[in-house]
Amino acid sequence: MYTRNPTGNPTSDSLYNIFMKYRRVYAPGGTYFFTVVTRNRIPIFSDPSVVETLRMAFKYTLARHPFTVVANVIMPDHIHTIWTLPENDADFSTRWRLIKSCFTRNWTNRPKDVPVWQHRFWEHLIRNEKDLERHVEYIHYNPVKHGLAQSPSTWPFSSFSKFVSDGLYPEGWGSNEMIWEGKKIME
Ligand code: NI
Repeated sequence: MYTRNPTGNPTSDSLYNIFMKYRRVYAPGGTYFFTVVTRNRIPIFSDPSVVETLRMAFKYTLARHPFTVVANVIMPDHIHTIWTLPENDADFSTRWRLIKSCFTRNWTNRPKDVPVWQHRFWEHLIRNEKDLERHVEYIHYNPVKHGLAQSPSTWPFSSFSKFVSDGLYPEGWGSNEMIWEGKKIME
């Protein structure tokens, strides 16, 4: 069961914005949800400076192989993110390889010879705008789901605050009740 807004009905304005946003970013055949997990689930991203290194790895990769990051959340031992790839480009594997290697190279306090990433990652092709909206909400609610935040707004490492400042969510969105009880999306 899925409730779209636990803090009350969104205004028609914000509904309109959300709709337009998803229209804008959704590319059929080119929008993906990913889950990437650290090796042995070591919570390397508990350290904000390590999160910063990851951000740099994203920037590095974006500059070479552009794509749109629709939404993301960085949890201590995994990442969920949604990307829209350029038209006629489905090569997310190269992008992940770059992100992972750039991150590993630049992580200065990395324990020697310890693998950082799980090799495999979970990927899901977003089927339509509704599917996109569900996965975006899954991402923003994730820190609450994992018991690490009282509300999405108190987790610093996600695109939630950007969505709030863009007027796509009210600030208290997701703070009251479970909004995701639907199908399991792995973690
Ligand atoms: Ni998760």
